[in-house]
Amino acid sequence: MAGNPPKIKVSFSDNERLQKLKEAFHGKYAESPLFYVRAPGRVNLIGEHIDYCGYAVLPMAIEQNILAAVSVNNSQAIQLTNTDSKYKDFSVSVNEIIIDRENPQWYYYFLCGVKGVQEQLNLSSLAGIHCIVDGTIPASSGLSSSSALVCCAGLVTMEANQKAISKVLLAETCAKCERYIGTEGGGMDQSISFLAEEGTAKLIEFNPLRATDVKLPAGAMFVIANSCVEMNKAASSLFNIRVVECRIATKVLAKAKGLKWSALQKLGELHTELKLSLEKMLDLVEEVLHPEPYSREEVCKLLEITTEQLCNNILSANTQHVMQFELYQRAKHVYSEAARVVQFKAVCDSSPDDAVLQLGNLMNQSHASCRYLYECSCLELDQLVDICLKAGAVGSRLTGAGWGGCTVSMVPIEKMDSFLRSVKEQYYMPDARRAALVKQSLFVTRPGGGAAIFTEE
Ligand code: ADP
Ligand code: NG1
Repeated sequence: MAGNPPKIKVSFSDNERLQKLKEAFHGKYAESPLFYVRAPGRVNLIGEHIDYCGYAVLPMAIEQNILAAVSVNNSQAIQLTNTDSKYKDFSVSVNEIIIDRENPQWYYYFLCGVKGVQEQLNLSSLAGIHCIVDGTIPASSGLSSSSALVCCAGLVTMEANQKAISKVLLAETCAKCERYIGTEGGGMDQSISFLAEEGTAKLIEFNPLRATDVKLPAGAMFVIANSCVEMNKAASSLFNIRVVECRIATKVLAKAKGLKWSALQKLGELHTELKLSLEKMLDLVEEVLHPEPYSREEVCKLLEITTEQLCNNILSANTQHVMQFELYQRAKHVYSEAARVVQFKAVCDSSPDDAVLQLGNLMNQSHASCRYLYECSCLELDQLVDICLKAGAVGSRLTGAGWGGCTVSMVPIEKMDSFLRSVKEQYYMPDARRAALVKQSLFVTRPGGGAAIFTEE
């Protein structure tokens, strides 16, 4: 796990995608790329919406990734193009990098990675680059296409400027700089994109960031199914509303326990401060919070602050309009989901005879909690989860931020063929748009490797 991202020599002769990318690069810039960078997307097996509360999560990298071909020059310009024509060409001087969070275009994610690495390395200027980007991760589907793009751009910037940064520091840098786009994520996606290793899922823990191998049971495999509902996080405030609700819940609980609440931001920090078990944190939620939504007035009264203080110090830029906060539901989800991650890892480690069943149950509980307490599911995701369970999955849940995007299901190997057939028939074929997307939307996935730099052999 330790060390810098690998630099690999690759033969292009049996790799059609790389050959095509090299040709496209030549067609666009009339030169050959100097190097290539790849950063994978991920599927989160369990631990949803808890990374930004400070809790461990359990993802694995997927085969789908963002790939970039790059050459370096003295132009002082970053010139970007994309193999998918829906992502328009873009060029900017290295001295004028601005990220417009009101208008989250694809190249701003790239610039997040550039800016993050520039700041991390304290570089007064940057090398100019020609770059072409090619992605295979379905966008806005909970498989972290945005973070893979940010991580790819961070690694491109590091290599183009002939610097070296460790994988852990790159992950932390990219987690921080992706927030320039406005979404206050927790760091799971960037961490697994850099720290993943082929053949193993990872427990990702924060503060300090570390990744531990998790051996998945041999008798089952994981299947991703895309609901075909897209949800662009940066273009909506849903994600940040949840972040803010967790922040307010932290403060209200802390104040009720007589702690200095203003410095506490995360439910996990409160947990550490109180030195209680997760079960006891759940009891505290029951004791202190009520299930009815909290109005702004009630929050202000409880914390003894003014509305201005709430707006300026606690709410984020895109949650200034929010009038009600569901504190009980969000806190209950976070503490129970954090406990499920611990249990999931323990089952994988001890590998009992009924491991698959136990893991499946935890995944199902996780989905129910996302659906009813965190309210980050949607009709199509719930339908798809039901279809997957009826088709033979032992566990099925939404993965990633939710409100659309993908499910991940754990399927016993002997049921795989009938499972795939049945999900295809029931979710995809009855709808022409979904049917057209079924090939890239329903697939078995195995733990893939992390981000890497490579050159042609
Ligand atoms: P995700 O859950 O996939 O991370 P987001 O909504 O956070 O979804 O981010 C999706 C955005 O990432 C897209 O709107 C686009 O701007 C960018 N993106 C994803 N894939 C690509 C790609 N192949 N090329 C360029 N930009 C991409
Ligand atoms: P995706 O699925 O990539 O939108 C988001 C956050 C994660 C995590 C999950 C929910 C970003 C970049 N990613 O992931 O940190 O909070 O939601 O578990 O904000």
